[in-house]
Amino acid sequence: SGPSVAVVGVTGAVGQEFLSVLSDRDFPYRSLKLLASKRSAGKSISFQDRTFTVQELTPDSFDDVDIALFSAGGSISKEFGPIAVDKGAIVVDNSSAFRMVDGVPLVIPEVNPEAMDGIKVGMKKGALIANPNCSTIICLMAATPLHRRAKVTRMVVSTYQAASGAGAAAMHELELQTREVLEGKPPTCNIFKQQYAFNLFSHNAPVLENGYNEEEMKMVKETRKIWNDNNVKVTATCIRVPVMRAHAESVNLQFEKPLDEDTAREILKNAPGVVVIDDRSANHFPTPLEVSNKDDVAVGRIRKDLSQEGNHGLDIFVCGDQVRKGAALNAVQIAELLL
Ligand code: 11C
Repeated sequence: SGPSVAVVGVTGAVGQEFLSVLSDRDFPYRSLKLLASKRSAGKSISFQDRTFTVQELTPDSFDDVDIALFSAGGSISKEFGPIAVDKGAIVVDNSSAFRMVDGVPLVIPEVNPEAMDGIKVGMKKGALIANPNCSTIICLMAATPLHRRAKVTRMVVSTYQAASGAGAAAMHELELQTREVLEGKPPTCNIFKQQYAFNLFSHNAPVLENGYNEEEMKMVKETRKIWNDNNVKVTATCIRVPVMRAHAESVNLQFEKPLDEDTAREILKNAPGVVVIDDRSANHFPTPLEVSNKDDVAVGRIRKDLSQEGNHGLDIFVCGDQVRKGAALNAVQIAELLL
């Protein structure tokens, strides 16, 4: 019993994580279709004591599919997402293709599940739901519980983003470059056009006319849509650091109502999907390694922003697994809400 599920882009970093998360959470399904490009079609994948053959993604792939989890890049989503919806599937799309389209819910289950109210398996028509950008998800997991209490009026984010955000090939390149540099060889620069190992650089997304890169503008626009608040002021600087699979973010928050740091810590301790790691005496705070392969987003360095009047500002530091809560886990949680 359960829905019939298709995973699109199953051979990618997020595609593989979809399978781990479906299994870890015992997601019920009556059938499972693993889809990828022609290049990967025919490969065998072992999953839950069975061997699946990867099938080529075609317009016919979605006959009898209830839920399609997409993570194969924006152009595949743009081409095949609407086809899947026409065939009656509910598409949970991990790309940026539809996030800002009016009428497409952009959902973090702990934050705004109401945005997908009424969308359920069995409603006899298809629908599209977008998974936010990983940096946005990780930031808002921590900022939203505080926003609910004291209303954020301005948020300043600086990110430290892992290789996984650029896919499995970038993770491989980081490992390869690290070896090459240690051996005194010139680093292979295929994915990023500069040395990544033992370095950091501004996020590789295209830089726009206004000087922000696309990753930064995603944080600005997606936050407004998810919080349903076009007035919240958001600015971001996104940086790629040589870390394998978890993003870190420094987040400065300005509030309409006062919120002291002890109350903020208590709110975060009780927030779903969040753990607080904030041990000042041991200088122990969240790290990307500590949250890797974990579901929860970790928050620490919770402190009053001295530059703001009264208790109207806080600084926090957030880490979350980019492949898991930043992508696959969030999408599977959305799928759970569809049942
Ligand atoms: C990164 N957030 O970490 C990016 C990758 O819009 O889904 C994912 C881009 C997106 O590099």
